[in-house]
Amino acid sequence: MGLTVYKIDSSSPVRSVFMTIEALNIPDVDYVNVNLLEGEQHKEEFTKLNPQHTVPLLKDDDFCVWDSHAIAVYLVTKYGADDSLYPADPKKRAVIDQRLHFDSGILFPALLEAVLPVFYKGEKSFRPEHLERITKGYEFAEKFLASSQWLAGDQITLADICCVSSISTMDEIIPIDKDLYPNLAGWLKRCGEQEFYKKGNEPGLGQFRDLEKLKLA
Ligand SMILES: N[C@@H](CCC(=O)N[C@@H](CS)C(=O)NCC(=O)O)C(=O)O
Repeated sequence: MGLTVYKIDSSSPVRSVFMTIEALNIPDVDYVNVNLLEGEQHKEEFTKLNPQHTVPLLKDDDFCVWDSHAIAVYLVTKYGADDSLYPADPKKRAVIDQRLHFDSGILFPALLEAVLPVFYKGEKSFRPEHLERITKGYEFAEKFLASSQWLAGDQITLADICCVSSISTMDEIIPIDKDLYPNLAGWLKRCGEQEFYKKGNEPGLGQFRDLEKLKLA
């Protein structure tokens, strides 16, 4: 019993959960691989837990929650030593929530749309219209970072953790040009210096990179 994360390491939302676990120093988490390329998420034993058949899925004893953003908030609220990653202050929290919805509604769908034809349909290049949506995501994020070091103010929050999993993956598709997006490039570098990023994002991002190379070859 305890915490179990159902996952595939190359998935960006899964990496948001890994990073949250690292940032909170939560010990003793069990991990279960779900091989999406083999369609394992559609097996009954998994859809009984998550009818939406997505990873990440978190099981906390008998309680199940899915969607990386919901999981990250749950982990901070239940297991955080304090609320610094998701402050209770209404205005601070509203900005973080906006960024989480930005990831959920803009960044991740743009990433998924770009990746699916290459990873699952044998296409050998990313489609220009999909690349445009990634660039649009960069433009928005660049503006969010115009007056602060982190995406929701002066301290690292779940906004950074959840958006960096998508943006670091997008960076593997369209490298972020630091002349065009200086704020974003600086932020990505700062994120890369964090322990939670090194442990929670880098290994799976490396797997994404290898898979991308293989699929585009
Ligand atoms: N908004 C969700 C997205 C989850 C998602 O779409 N995960 C993908 C992997 S990156 C998945 O499990 N796809 C399998 C499927 O939809 O069948 C989150 O943040 O957790």
